[in-house]
Amino acid sequence: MSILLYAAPMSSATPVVHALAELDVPHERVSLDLSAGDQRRPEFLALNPNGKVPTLVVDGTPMFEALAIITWLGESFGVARGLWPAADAPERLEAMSWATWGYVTFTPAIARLNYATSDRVPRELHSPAMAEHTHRELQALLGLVDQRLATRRYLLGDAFTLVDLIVASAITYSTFCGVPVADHPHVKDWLRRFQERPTYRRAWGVAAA
Ligand SMILES: N[C@@H](CCC(=O)N[C@@H](CS)C(=O)NCC(=O)O)C(=O)O
Repeated sequence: MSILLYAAPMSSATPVVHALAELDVPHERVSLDLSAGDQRRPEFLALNPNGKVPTLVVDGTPMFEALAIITWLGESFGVARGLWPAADAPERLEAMSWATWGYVTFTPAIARLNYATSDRVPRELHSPAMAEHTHRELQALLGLVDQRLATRRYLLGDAFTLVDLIVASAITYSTFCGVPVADHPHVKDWLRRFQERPTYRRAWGVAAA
């Protein structure tokens, strides 16, 4: 099988780079320069009409959306490696819920916060009221993760899986956007363990301590 990943440093492709490293799946990687507009070249748009990374090409067939890509990687390579639940395990249902929650519920709340506050967004779109509302919303969502981690070491049980990778990547990004985890001790401890993984450090470009 040939697997080719189009990525860019510190982008939505980073969790996919990290997942491929955890799974130890042989692949090739092409790094796009987003500031130079590589993602808008016709040959790339033919693979992903959105013009975004990550884009994965499997035996010539392109895939886009990080959630779809990591789910496919989990199903294809993760079950044998203990990083994704088997199709008939009850944890598979939980995996689908929490992975989707990470991308569809938590990550859009970070985007709303960025729209309300970020220097990279035009000031006329900023909204202190929206920022305050979204900060409260994100703290409530972190509370749900904290509650889950109060009774298990990782989101699905005793072992790290790609579901932890998905949700912890989103929460790591939210901390960069100014969302504190200090009030959520279980999240704080789990996030520290996630960020200590050598694969995390390599994928996110963090120098070893
Ligand atoms: N929902 C997409 C988001 C992908 C995305 O927004 N990628 C950004 C980098 S973080 C990108 O490629 N931007 C290039 C552009 O918009 O021109 C996913 O999760 O895969």
